[in-house]
Amino acid sequence: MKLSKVLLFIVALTTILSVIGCGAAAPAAPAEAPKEEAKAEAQPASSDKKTYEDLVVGYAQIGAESEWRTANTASIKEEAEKLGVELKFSDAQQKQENQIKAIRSFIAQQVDVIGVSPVVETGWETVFQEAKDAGIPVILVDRRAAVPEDLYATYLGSDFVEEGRRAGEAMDKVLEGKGKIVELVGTVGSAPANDRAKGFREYIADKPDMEIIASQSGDFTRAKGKEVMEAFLKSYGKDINALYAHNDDMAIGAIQAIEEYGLKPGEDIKIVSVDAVRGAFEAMIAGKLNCTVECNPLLGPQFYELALKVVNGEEVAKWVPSEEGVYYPEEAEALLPERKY
Ligand code: GYE
Repeated sequence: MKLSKVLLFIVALTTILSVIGCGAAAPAAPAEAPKEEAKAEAQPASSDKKTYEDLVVGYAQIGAESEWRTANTASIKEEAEKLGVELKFSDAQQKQENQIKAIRSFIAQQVDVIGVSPVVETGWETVFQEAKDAGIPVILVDRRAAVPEDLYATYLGSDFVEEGRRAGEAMDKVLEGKGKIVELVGTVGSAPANDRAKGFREYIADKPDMEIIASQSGDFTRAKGKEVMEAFLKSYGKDINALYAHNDDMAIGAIQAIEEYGLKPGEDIKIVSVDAVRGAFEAMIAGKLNCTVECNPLLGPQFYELALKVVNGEEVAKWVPSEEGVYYPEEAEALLPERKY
């Protein structure tokens, strides 16, 4: 009897509720509502993804030591402007301590991601760890740092060892396998200086008639390149058959020194350098430079693409290499108008 009373009560209640418009659908509504809420919560996770306009980037640049660097800086700045990225840019005037200070200030400002071209390879662990602890990813641009892989998100830049090998091969062609070479090294302890020296030596290792007779740093600048070339000429004079310069700017400085010494650059002293900036094409057209191996400075577009991916937690390769060529005087005139830097 009791059970039938309860059933009767339920039936009556349901009828009343359906009459006042809170019928069968009513109980369903609250049950579905949380689902909607859950969906609504899940949605922002995907629309939470940052866009270029949301991105705040700190960039610790090395300085303005070369034509290459000027083109590189322009690429980083112009692309930020184009994409609407907020860029905090710092020029360290080729000093590691200034780059470290800049990175610390980016951490304090809680930027989304930090880009850095490490002036030298060593000495970055502490500050990169600080960025990691603050949850800010670090992207190495142009130059590598000798740190464990978990301290940076990715490296975007060239294969400097390969550039060195290509320079060795070009020198072999230009010298026809025989000659005494002086070397203008880049910034001491920098990845491109270390690796361009290594690759070149690797290539000439089995060329017994190609010999490096002197090697000194010109710090990647024209002024230093000229100064060191003057010293080489003073010590070795006409014994020098060729110059290998780790960048075009040092080669261009050296060309001046060679001319002032009374020799013909490109003829009396053959010259191979790296970067392939406009100045190198002009020197090739003038017959003063024999080859330039390309190192691409226009890294802006790839950098921000990577930065956005990294910030949004997407997978990126640990090394994203840039594509590069090798150029000789014969093609310089035709290619010069297309050179963007
Ligand atoms: O070759 C040189 C510049 O890191 C690849 O730095 C860069 C080098 C470039 O100053 O010209």
